[in-house]
Amino acid sequence: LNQNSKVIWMTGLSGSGKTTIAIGLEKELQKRGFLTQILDGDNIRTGINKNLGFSEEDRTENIRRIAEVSKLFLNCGVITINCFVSPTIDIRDVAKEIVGKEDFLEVYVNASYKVCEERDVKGLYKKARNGEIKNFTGLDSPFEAPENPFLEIKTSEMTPVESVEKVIEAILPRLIR
Ligand code: GGZ
Repeated sequence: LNQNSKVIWMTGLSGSGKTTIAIGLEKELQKRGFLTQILDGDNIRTGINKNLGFSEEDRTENIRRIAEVSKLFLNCGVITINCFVSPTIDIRDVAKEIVGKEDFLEVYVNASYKVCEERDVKGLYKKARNGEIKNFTGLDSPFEAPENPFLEIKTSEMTPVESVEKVIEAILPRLIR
């Protein structure tokens, strides 16, 4: 196999840009011959994790299962690009422990609550503010920024293309033995 596989674990608020970066990153990695799989709410919370909500307990179980799935991909040489809020240090520690810290590349996709609320691509911030959604990350559910991420991307200070370039630059040396 042409790769030293990894789990690229993106953490950040809803609307911070995780999925946008993941799609660009996947394209760049595939161009270079790597096998990839994006994992995000759209293919995980609708399927394997459809019985889970957004309580602390459910989020932890969500992340635990995702980490186990990522480990299976890792073992067959597929790079997973994971896009999950994964809001607390404890929750990301669970994931890191399962995947193995050598193979776990934590990318903090950093945009402030204010910026994400202004973007409000899915209208969730408005709903959260109106009380239609409970346990919303950053409002009535915590988000703890990573203290020592592999990489931090401030999406309000660069374009999506620049963000992808920065991630590729940091990650490529870790993929090629
Ligand atoms: C946070 C929520 C919530 C609440 C629904 N809090 O922008 P999105 O829509 O696509 O990303 C968010 C996604 C978060 O799911 P995760 O599996 O990433 O969360 S965790 O890692 O904490 O388990 C958002 C949507 O689901 N969403 N309700 N209350 N985000």
